[in-house]
This record gives sequence, C-alpha cells and structure tokens, in this order.
Amino acid sequence: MKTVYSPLHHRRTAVSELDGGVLIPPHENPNRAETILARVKDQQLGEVLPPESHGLAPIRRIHSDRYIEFLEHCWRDWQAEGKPGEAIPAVWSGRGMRERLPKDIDGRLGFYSFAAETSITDGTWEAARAAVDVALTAQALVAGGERAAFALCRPPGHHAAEELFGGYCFFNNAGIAAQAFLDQGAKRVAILDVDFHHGNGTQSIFYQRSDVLTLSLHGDPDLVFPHFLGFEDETGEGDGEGYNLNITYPPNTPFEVWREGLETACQRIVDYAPDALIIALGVDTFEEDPISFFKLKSSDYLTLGQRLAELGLPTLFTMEGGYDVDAIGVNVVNVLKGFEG
Ligand code: OKP
Ligand code: MG
Ligand code: ZN
Repeated sequence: MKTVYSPLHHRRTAVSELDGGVLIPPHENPNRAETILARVKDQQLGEVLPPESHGLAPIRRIHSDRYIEFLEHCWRDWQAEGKPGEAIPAVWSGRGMRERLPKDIDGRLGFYSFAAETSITDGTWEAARAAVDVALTAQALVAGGERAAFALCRPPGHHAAEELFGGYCFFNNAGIAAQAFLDQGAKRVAILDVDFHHGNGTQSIFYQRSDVLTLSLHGDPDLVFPHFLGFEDETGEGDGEGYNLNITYPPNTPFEVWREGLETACQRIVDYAPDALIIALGVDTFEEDPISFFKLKSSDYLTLGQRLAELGLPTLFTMEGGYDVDAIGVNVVNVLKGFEG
C-alpha cells in the first residue's frame, strides 16, 4: 500500500511537555514519524508520496472558523505578549464559571483546550495543516479505488474536537478524512480507533450523527487520559444514538483480551456496512510503551492487520500515538503488512 508523508511534520518540534510537574521533552516528537518512514521504506511497503494541498475547506467541515483562526495565530499572539516559553494552557472555565471566549491569549488557550501537556510553538500550525493534507491525500487514494492507504500523520488527531486541542492533537485528521468520504458521495463511514487512548475528539465530533460510526478500544478513562470521556455507557445521542462504541480495559491487558473487544467492534462494523473504514492507528498499546499500560507484542500487530483486512473494506490508516520510538516502526508496519497478507 502507498504511504503519504510530509517532511513538514518537523515544523512541530515542541521542547516542552508538562508531565509530573516538570517540563520534559515531548513524547510526541519528530523521531516517531522518521522511524516509521524508515521502516516503511526498509520493508518496501509501497510508494511514498507527498501530500497534495487541500486548503482549509475540508478542515472547516469539522473545526470552527474561530478555532482554526486561533491555531493559526496563537504563537504570534503569545509572542506578542512577551511570554518567555512555549504557549501552554494553564486556566480553564471550571464548574460554575462562564463558557465565553476571552480576548487574552491565556484565556483563549484555556478556552480552546482540555489539557496542558500540549504546548503550541512556532511551526505547530504548519505541521498540523500538513498532517491534514497527508490524511486527505491518502483518503483520495482510497476514494479513487486503492484497497488501502497509510496516512503517516504527525501531529496526531484523535483527541482534537471541533474547538479543542490537547493530547498532542490539533486537527482531527481521521474525522476530516471521514467527512471527505461523505462529501464525495459515501453514505456511511466507520472510524475504528485502536490507539491506547480514547479518541475523545472523534467521538465528540460525530456523537449526534449516524453517518459516521465511531468505535474506540482504550485504557479505562477512570485510570488514564483523557479521564473525562470514553466510558462504555457513551453510545451516542439523538440521531447518533447507537453509533458510538467504547470498549475499555484495565492495566496489563494482553492481546488475547484486547482482541475480544476488537472482535465486538469488527462485528459492529460489519452490521453497519460502511462504504469506507478509517483506522485511527496508534501503537501505544505496545507492552513497552512509556505512557500506556497494555501488553501487546510486536507480532500481535500482524494479527491486528490481518483481522482488519478480513472486513473487506476500503481502508484508510491515519497515524495516531505510539511512544516507544525504538519499536514504533516495526509495530506500525506490522499492522500494514498484516493487512496486506
Ligand atoms: C496522545 B495519543 C502521561 C500523561 C499523558 C497525554 C497523553 C496523550 C496521548 N504522563 N498525557 O492518544 O497517543
Ligand atoms: Mg482508542
Ligand atoms: Zn494514544
């Protein structure tokens, strides 16, 4: 299968992630994409293509104009205030307070975010836009008849909601691609999120809609990020009732247990009969992942890819998390190789 990749991901090179009360070098760093790309080439997965520019219109189908405008100018506005470090949100509208958009940059950072680990810096906007173009270019390959394509997105997207960044995500690459399928004539699209973390942004964006089925397998949010969404009783609302599936797991979940939820999700996808499938592909389910607690092994990713191929659907893979950089290339390409059989 073809891979779409942009070197513009390097523009996202934050130096700080708030973790445990200190600023650490971000887990979500450029080496991740470079290691995956090297493995794609080494294993001769297929051609590597640059993205085509799709402009802002497909992003506006998912994210609000004011949020897009905020991301574009956040770093400029932060610098104009003479702040010494990277732009990090540190204040939010707590219970009982107003949900109104303030003028001040600290206020706007809080308004448009749900977590503080993700700093905004010079180049974040360019990299996040390039990741969308990567997703949309791979989406076009699948819409054009390719069985599957791999969007090597960085930064990732599944935590980003209509007007929220956080969890290393700014634009919801998979959600924007799903909307593109629909806008090109698809009737139904399924997004299956196999990243260790709940895809809260993807869930929120489509929560009241039945034309996108969202499914996520993840660590129990009672115990891990994003903490405030992703529980199994969240099944959708209004027209979307019944079109969101969350499957949560406890610490140390091995593949044998994880795959039972995968089976449930696959059955739900078959019943839904989508025109296209998007896999939000995180490999932070790996046993050595530094910020996660599942116990998947490298060989399990081959099995995962095989199972996804059995669904027999046009499939777009969009890259999400995975922070054991030494293994990320092997694990990601194992999914894709497993898919190809
Ligand atoms: C992004 B993606 C670790 C805290 C984790 C952020 C996790 C973001 C994950 N000390 N906070 O879903 O892989
Ligand atoms: Mg997930
Ligand atoms: Zn994750």
